[in-house]
Amino acid sequence: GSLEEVALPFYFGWFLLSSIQDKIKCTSMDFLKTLDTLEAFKKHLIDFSGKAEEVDLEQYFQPTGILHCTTKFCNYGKAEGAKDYAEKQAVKDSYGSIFDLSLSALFVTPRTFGARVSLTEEQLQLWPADAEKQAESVPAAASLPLGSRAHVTLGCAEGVEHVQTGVDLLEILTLQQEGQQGEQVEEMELGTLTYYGTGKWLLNLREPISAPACFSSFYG
Ligand code: ACK
Repeated sequence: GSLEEVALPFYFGWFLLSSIQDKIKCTSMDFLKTLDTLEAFKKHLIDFSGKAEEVDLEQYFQPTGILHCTTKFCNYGKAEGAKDYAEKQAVKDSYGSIFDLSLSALFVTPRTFGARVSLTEEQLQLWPADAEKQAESVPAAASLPLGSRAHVTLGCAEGVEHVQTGVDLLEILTLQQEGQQGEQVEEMELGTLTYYGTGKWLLNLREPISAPACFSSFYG
């Protein structure tokens, strides 16, 4: 009946607990502040914003609300495979449980700012088999390992939709898979910063951030 039809959420995902949200917001803002001051970043500014003028990265990216890692975007049941996902045994069994997510890298593009999430085998049980394939603008992403798209959106440029963050991550990982080494520009306190061209920056964290998160859903 109609009640069942509206029972599917906007999306399923892991929602970071509030204590770690604050820590990540601090760490990520510090990173943006530092990136902004690097000569290497200034050198590639034109690739980043299309302008040679300086940008204030902390202003450039709009905050995104509650930090989470989307597993399945359901759009209240309108998205392909939403019902099947909601009915998966693993999803039902894990609903409401706390997981430990590993944030392994931060990335910045002219569109988005995000954290890469490296999923464990157990966490991959909750990952949709077609998540990477569904990014149609990055066809090569279909051959990336399952879970490659997993991320936490930390900010989006004005007018950019949140879905873009995962797409940007897939673009960077595709370049890596194609053998592009990128340009290692800086050893930062947090880790190694690499430039992949066209405004794409990736900071591999020396020590991944461990983030407790509740597997649940968002209705909005
Ligand atoms: O930052 P995100 O992962 O990107 O979290 C939000 C969340 O769902 C609510 O908008 C993500 N999202 C939106 N549309 C899609 C889509 N078509 N495929 C995958 N994730 C999506 C968005």
